[in-house]
Amino acid sequence: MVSARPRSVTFVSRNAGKVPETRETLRPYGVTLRWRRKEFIEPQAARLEEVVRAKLHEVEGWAGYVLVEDSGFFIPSLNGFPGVYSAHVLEAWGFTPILELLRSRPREAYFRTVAGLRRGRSEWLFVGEVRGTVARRPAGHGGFGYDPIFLPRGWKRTFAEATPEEKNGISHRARAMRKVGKFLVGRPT
Ligand code: ITT
Repeated sequence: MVSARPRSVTFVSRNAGKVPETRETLRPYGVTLRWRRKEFIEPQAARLEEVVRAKLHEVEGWAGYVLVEDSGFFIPSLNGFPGVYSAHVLEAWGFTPILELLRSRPREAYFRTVAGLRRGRSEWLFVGEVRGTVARRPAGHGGFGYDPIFLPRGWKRTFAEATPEEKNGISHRARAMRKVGKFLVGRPT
């Protein structure tokens, strides 16, 4: 597909579900992903971009290209909730409060990823989104997080019912990571 010189990138996250998706998306760009599992101290921030900047700050001084990302599940009829609180909300309460709140509200939702790449003192951000609706009940066992309740626009199955390749075809994360891949292909060193 894309001819590129091989590059190694360190991907830093506590979330094992993000790793194969990111690895597979970057592979055609000649990128070998090395995962460093790390629990970030995430700030209480209103925007994913702020969280990503804080993560990039935590990996200052690391060697080579270092990649982080922050993602969220946003529901416009709930003023963007759970958004930057997606992980906390799911860990504390599961899907129930969202499904209850949406009984009487529009079900549109989207995932958003902001990927952050650092090398030395330079840093770059890349954004990806996918739009759809919240399913009436969870379905499927693939993926992670909110995948069982997300129906991408035009699909009859949730992300959790899709194959990894199907999810990667259109997902927020893959869209952001393809931008990272293209950027790296264009870099001289
Ligand atoms: P990091 O260490 O990379 O921060 P995390 O799990 O805390 O891992 P985020 O803050 O970026 O990751 O993501 C918040 C939550 O959003 C995550 O725990 C999932 O519940 C949900 N999420 C993110 N990406 C998702 C995806 O592709 N499908 C379903 N849910 C997702």
